[in-house]
Amino acid sequence: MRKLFVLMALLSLFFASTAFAQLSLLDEIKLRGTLVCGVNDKLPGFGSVSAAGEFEGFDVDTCRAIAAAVLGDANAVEFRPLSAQERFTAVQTGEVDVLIRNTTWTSSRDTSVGLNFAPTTFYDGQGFMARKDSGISTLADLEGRRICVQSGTTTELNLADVLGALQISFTPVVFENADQLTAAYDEGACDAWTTDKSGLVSRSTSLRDPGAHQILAATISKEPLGPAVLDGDDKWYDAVKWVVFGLITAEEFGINSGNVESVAAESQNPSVRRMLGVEGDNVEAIGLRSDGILQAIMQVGNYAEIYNRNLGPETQFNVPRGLNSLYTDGGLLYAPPFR
Ligand SMILES: N[C@@H](CCC(=O)N[C@@H](CS)C(=O)NCC(=O)O)C(=O)O
Repeated sequence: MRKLFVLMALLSLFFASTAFAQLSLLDEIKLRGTLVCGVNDKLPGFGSVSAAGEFEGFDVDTCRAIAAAVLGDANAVEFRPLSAQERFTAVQTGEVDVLIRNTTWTSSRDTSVGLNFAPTTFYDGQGFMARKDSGISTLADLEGRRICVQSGTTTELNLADVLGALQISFTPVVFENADQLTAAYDEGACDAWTTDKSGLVSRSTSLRDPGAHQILAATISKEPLGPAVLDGDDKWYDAVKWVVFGLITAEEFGINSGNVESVAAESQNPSVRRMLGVEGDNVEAIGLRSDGILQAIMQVGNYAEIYNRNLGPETQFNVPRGLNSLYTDGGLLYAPPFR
């Protein structure tokens, strides 16, 4: 009797787990035919809307690469602009399939908030901006000053932690929205403004006279930014993770949107052939189309192409690659093998 009970319990666990596995977002997205991606619409270079009404930016292109790899179409994306406050609820409730919105990977977001973070796509750190004529050039100069900061961010927490530990007293001026914050700073409502350094570069373009401001040399935190999905759906998590690895690997092997098709046809390198879906079933086993990584590279580009298009020397931002270089160039980008 007891044995029978155990057997039945095991069987129901088995069926429950297979039923659960079938509910992966990956399958749902394939059935739906579009990817719903939570993005920023106020961060030029990362996520914003062009004059023609198109979403564009580094994070936006990562969404497009995932859509190309899963659905074969980089345009099969529905973009949902989310504020810092809204973004985690949007993942928790299933409003978005993936969040790619300059979001820092932290332990609490990875655990209690219920997210899973794909590999970091942009290694950043928190900095400060102040007017060149403000007399502020070091953290110590912030003593007694008013600092603009956005709520619902790691920025707000780091500011209190780091300046508190340095015993620098300051007045936080808190905003929920980046547009209001930048306007207030521009009008002199704060002596300095703090966020991710990439955010400072991006948002400074909307200041009346960007040349009158400077970013302080100090970096007060680590801000690894990358895609996040809901915890507990490994299949979907793996798919997102390996698209990012594919973009990085493509740069490493010199495979880009212009040559990916000829590389797929001609390369004798087994690991390149596996990644591009010409040999083995590695990419299908991830749950992507067999040519999914090839499609992502062909339609959106490798990591360097995506970086340069949105943040590189030809753009108004010209953000040096720095930590976001390949490991072979002294950076932190390192993808495990497709094998
Ligand atoms: N990386 C930080 C900060 C993210 C963040 O929301 N930054 C602000 C300032 S650059 C932003 O993107 N604001 C845009 C908005 O409010 O729509 C985090 O994950 O908490």
